[in-house]
Amino acid sequence: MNEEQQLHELDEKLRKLSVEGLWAQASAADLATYNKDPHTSVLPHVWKWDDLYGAIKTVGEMHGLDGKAERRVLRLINPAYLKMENRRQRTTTHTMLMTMQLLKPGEVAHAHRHNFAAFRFIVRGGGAYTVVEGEKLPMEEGDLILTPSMTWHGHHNEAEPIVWLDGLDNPLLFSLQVITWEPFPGGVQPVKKVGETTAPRVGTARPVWEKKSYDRPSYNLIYKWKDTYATLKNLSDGPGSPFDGVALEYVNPDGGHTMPTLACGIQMLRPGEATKTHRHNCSTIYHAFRGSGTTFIDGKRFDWNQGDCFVVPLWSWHNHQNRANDKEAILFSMSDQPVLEALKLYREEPGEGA
Ligand code: 1HN
Repeated sequence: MNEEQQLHELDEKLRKLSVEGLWAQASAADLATYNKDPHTSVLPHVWKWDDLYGAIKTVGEMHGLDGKAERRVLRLINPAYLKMENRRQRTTTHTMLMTMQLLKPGEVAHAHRHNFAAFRFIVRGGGAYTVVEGEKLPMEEGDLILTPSMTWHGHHNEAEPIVWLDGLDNPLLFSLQVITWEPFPGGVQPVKKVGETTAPRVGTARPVWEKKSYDRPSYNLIYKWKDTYATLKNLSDGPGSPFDGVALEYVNPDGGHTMPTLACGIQMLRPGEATKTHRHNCSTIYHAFRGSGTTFIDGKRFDWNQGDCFVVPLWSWHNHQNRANDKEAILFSMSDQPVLEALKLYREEPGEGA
């Protein structure tokens, strides 16, 4: 037996012991993984508004789903993961899922809770409301509503059709194998009486008669567009961030990230503004809430228009440009930066000349 045969035999023997030598089968994927730069399977991609909105409208016309599909939800699947056999792995990035949801007038999405964190960003329509932990939160275009881990939430609509984007960290929790989910007993959670509710009426202020940590969640559950836009405008004559323009993060009351696993952001690119290039090892999913622009990702051009969603994979060089010279562009975004930071793994780098 020559040495190669001996080694082969050893490999076979080890396998029977559920053991493997580090020398065995160095695949192309291994080589890509063990590199001085991080390697991701996430691909950059743009989902066009017309495609998404057209599809969700069709879903709304499917009467076979009436009263059956509790949540009319379209998942945005990264092209890299379209062929994954397990639905749980058909996600937008490896850690995050973005979905588009339609709630028609008269519909109720019954309450449930789960340990994955989620949010809604309202993109079309209004007049509906989400109940989070008994708090009735009105939904209007541009509002951000959080449903942090383990908060009960259900959606109600007695007005016009409404479409929002959901952002979730369940791919991360799936890979940690810790996902839990449960329906609210009886389906609809009681809404607190007007005198008891606070989130929609006081924003980030705390009524002094509340005992901070017991009477309300320690999260700010709703960020109204009117306030968000006013802050963007207030800062729009300053320098902003070289990489992101007038960029804000939705912070929780203690000033930390939006939620422990997800950061939500909103940024204004002023007319004609082009940002400098950088990269970081968190991934970002964007939604072009207003305006049109171009994002260059690793040298490739990705044009976006109002309503489009797109992914910037981790560690890819990127910069943004507002294509209009007379109109602002506004990007909503979600990223997994808090996870990388919590694990002390976060890295970012400016591009050449930045
Ligand atoms: C979910 O619970 C909602 O509560 C929306 O509205 C989208 C996507 C995957 C898993 C759970 C919701 C979801 C979801």
